[in-house]
Amino acid sequence: MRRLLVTGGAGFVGVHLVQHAVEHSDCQVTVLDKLTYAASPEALTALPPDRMRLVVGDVADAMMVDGLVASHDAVVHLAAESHNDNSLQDPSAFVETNLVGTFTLLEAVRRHGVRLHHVSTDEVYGDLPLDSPDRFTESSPYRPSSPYSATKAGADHLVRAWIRSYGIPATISNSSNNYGPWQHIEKFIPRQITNLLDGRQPKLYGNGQQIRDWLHVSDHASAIWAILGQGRLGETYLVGADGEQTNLEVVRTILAHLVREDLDVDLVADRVGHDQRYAIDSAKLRVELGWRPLFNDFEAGLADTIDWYAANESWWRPAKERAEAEYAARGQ
Ligand code: NAD
Ligand code: TDX
Repeated sequence: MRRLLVTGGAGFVGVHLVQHAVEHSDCQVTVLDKLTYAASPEALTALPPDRMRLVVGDVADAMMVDGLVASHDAVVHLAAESHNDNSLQDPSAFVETNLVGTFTLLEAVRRHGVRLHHVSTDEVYGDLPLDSPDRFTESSPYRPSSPYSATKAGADHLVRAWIRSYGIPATISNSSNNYGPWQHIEKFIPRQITNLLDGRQPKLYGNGQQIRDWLHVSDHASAIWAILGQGRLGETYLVGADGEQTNLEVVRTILAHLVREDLDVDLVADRVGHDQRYAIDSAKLRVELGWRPLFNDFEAGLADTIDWYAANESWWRPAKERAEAEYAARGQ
């Protein structure tokens, strides 16, 4: 593979995947990204210009996507609207990008026979009870809860239908929650870190007992790379690192790292339809492809992430007041 197209390559997961691709191969990467509020093109500027170029555009723009797909050997599809809370406020951009955008890309892939890897989320499977040992597997039924997860589920179904009906050479991965550098401060972990750095209280939805299965973003990137290179065509792989934590536990770990155990947490309005627990069984990816996460110690990965946000205030500061004002307007 010489020429790789990455949609959404200026987003949180995208910048780590592009960096991984440049470091682990000699391919040339084209990033197609609309540069929405969630993009961080500055995270790509350190890459050599002969290895990475940025094309600003919409994955739902059929003409542009057709031309780009035709001139590449493989595509990793990450472009999406990605925040559940935003999808509850206004789902329209989610339908447009996550569904119409994926459809647009699939049609170009079908015309040109190009290898596709579609990046999705464990949220397509809905949620698990807090008090059960169950975990999601590749055969769990689809049961999405929010407009965001419903559009991701719909996109997965489109990819599977294009595999079966048209024989496109594609794979799918469904990952658990990622954390690490360059994640937008609207998301849970960066929001709490930057609140504390700002002297605000951490904000927990409801009672803070919901569980997420945390995966370091660089481990997500290595998993996508392994599946793109060695995954069996037509297959789906779940990605996770056995990192289950309640939201309250995560906040307590951040407080401890910042030596702020004294500070209270603020219990705020719950998310409507809030998924209670996600948990991933990634045995297929580990056994078939030999993938292993490098960040097995969540507290150490979180400590690195906190230090990164403390050192990169100039990146997140411009977005902070507006994000907090939007949360405050919703009682969160
Ligand atoms: P993000 O919101 O940080 O980045 C999304 C990127 O897509 C941004 O750079 C944005 O500008 C771009 N984009 C949005 N609409 C576009 C459009 N119409 N055309 C072209 N580009 C567009 O999201 P992320 O966290 O990096 O997630 C990337 C992908 O990984 C998504 O598909 C998401 O569903 C999936 N995923 C993320 C996580 C996670 O925890 N972050 C977990 C599982 C799956
Ligand atoms: O301020 C907050 N307080 C809080 O308690 C925020 C922003 C969130 N939460 C809770 C809601 C969830 O239980 O924290 C948990 C994580 O919330 P998010 O960061 O919004 O992530 P989640 O909704 O779990 O979805 C994430 O993981 C799967 C990503 O945003 C998705 O893009 C990915 O598909």
